[in-house]
Amino acid sequence: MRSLRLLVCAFVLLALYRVARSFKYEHSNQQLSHCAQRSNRQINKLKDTQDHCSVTNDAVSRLYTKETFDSVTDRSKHMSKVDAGTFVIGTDEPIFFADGEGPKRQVYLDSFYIDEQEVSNGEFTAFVDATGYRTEAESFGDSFVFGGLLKKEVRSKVPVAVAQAPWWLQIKNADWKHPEGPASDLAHRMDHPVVHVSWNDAFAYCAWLGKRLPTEAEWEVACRGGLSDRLYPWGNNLIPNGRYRANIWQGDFPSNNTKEDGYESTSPVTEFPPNKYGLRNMIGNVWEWTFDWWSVDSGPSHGSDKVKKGGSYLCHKSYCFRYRCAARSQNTPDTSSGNLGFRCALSV
Ligand SMILES: [Ca+2]
Ligand SMILES: [Ca+2]
Repeated sequence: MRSLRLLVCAFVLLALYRVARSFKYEHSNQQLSHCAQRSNRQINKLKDTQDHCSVTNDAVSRLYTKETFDSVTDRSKHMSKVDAGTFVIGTDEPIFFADGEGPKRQVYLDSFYIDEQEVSNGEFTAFVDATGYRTEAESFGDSFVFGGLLKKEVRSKVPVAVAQAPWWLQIKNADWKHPEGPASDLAHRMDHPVVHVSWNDAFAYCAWLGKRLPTEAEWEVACRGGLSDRLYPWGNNLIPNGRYRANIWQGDFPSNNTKEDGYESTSPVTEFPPNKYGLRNMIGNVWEWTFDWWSVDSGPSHGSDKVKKGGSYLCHKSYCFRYRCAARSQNTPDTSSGNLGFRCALSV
């Protein structure tokens, strides 16, 4: 009887802890959302220094799940620092007008750090090993996989879930450890970007390290690498000197991937040259979650979708010319797929 009472007590405490924790997440989310709102799309011209928004580490510091944290200096290892300043984001020559790529506008950003590389499977494994974290795809029991990566016999048995994009298949038990479903694993892919992680999963990972997701404006400024009004992180020529600088799709989408850049699916996060800020794969390889809610005109403090940036190994100019710094797209925060990952940011 006594052990039963103890068990009930433990369940009650666990439930209370989860309620308190979800409140903390929501509260901190609201704080950062407000900040993202102001620092992203609502400042068309600079007024005064009061008008810019600071994203501090304080909001996420309450979410830390590690016992102790290194100093910001130590935490910023393998991150690049972008010094505070006024930057131009967006474009006056949008490819996808409806996405809200324009207009070109000025933003002021405080100094921030951003990961040099996309978060890898190895890094996400360390997080899961330390915390027992369970991703949303694992809880839902499925995730979206590009059909071309599946064997024909598997592909033919799965009904099409998205009529407008029949190449996306909802595969049972596909998750970050099983990128193409239960028969797949991470062998030889520990240095590839983690995929099948939702925005909520990405947020939790960054918070665990005392970091946060970059705002869309921070991400785009980082992507541009100090260059002004260029399509890609290195300039306007997609293949300078005939050498690929990003992992996208060559050939005819979705039937024929000629892999001229060397990769059919994800590539190691260390692959391809960095931009002038020392950042790799800002475009291509995997889409990257940003902190912001999606909107095409003003930055809302709430919404249904989160902004993702950079395009992926599935992007081809014929249908998804979104491997550009100004390009953007969106998904609900619980979405996961085999071409969507993230990197973290940190306030200075
Ligand atoms: Ca490729
Ligand atoms: Ca990327």
